[in-house]
Amino acid sequence: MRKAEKQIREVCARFNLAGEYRFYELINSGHINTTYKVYFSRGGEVKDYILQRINTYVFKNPVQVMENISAVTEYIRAKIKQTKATAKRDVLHYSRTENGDYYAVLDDGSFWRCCRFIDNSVSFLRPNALMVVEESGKAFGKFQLYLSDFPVSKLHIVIPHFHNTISRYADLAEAIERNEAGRVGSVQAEIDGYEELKEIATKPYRLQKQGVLPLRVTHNDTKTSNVLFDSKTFEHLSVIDLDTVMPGLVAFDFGDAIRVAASTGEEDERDLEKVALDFDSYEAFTRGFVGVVKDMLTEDEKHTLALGAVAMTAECGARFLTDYLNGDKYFKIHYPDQNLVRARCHLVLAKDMVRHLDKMQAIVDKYCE
Ligand code: ADP
Ligand code: GN1
Ligand code: MG
Repeated sequence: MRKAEKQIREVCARFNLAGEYRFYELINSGHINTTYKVYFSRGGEVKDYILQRINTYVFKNPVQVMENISAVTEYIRAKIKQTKATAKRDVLHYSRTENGDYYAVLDDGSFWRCCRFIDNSVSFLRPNALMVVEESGKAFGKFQLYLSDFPVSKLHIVIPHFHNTISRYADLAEAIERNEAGRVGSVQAEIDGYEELKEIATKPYRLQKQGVLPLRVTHNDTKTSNVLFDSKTFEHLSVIDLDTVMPGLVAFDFGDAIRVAASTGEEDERDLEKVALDFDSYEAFTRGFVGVVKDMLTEDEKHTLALGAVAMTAECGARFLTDYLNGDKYFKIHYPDQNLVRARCHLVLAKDMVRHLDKMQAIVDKYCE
């Protein structure tokens, strides 16, 4: 048996998974953790699981990550069960070890968790069907709604300053200063481009600090691949990838989703001519999201949703550029200059959003009525 499989089977044993192990598959979509689907059968029935090895370079205190996730999933499950017999496909269900923990640490120090695979579900990196985009908006909107009365202060800050756009810009300045990978000379245009966006990109964060925008429980990583859909109807099921659930701004959950779902290009599109805001997808996501949350939002929150898309696109791009300058230590890359390609693409997209900000906000306003 190969080493990787031996390890996977050891994790399955730690979580006491019922049934018979068949095989596993690596799911290679995320940039941070390592995700596997593990195929099990029980009494002839399919029973699959998702195992994840948490990246402890990124999540320094993974136990706290699991405390946040279990608190939030249990809260949502209880809410759904008030109106539905089962919440099986609407919220993640994590397994416990014999000790009652939601995680297992192996002898090599690797940190693992396990959740049930939601049957007959699919996810998309970037769907080009408007119905699916709208459904993803509803899914993230409901996540907000379910947690609107969850006590924000109970959550651990698992990554300090995660969506602190000012601090992300400071990280970029530090990376430029240190020039660890010797790459600064070749990216001056990108550095200047991000500098030009700084004022507008940091505005939502500053509004929160001034007390204008409230902190809520937010997902903080709302890219489309973090929603599951029914594989036949394509209606939304559960929101997944809850590692970064923390206090945050609604504008950021809205904006980070737009960054991915409403770009005409891939997250690492090399041909910048192909990168722009796709208004049809933007409107579809907005219809789904705002339709669900409009009654819980303050007027200031409503008025800054479109701005959140600029902030999240510029911030994420600045993070890619920072990582490129630091020698690619944070995000997984699949080819040498991928972080730079991502950074260039986000710069073009963020600038396009700035040009169309009024139109974007008008679409939000339309669905807030
Ligand atoms: P990553 O950190 O690698 O992005 P995710 O938690 O987003 O990890 O999972 C990666 C992919 O695995 C998802 O996009 C989805 O396709 C699939 N997946 C994750 N959890 C489940 C689940 N509970 N049920 C079904 N599919 C899942
Ligand atoms: C990372 O883990 P994943 O791939 O869902 C990152 C997000 C970025 C995203 C960019 C913990 O998300 O913040 O927006 O890549 N997650 C973390 O695609 O840093
Ligand atoms: Mg993911």
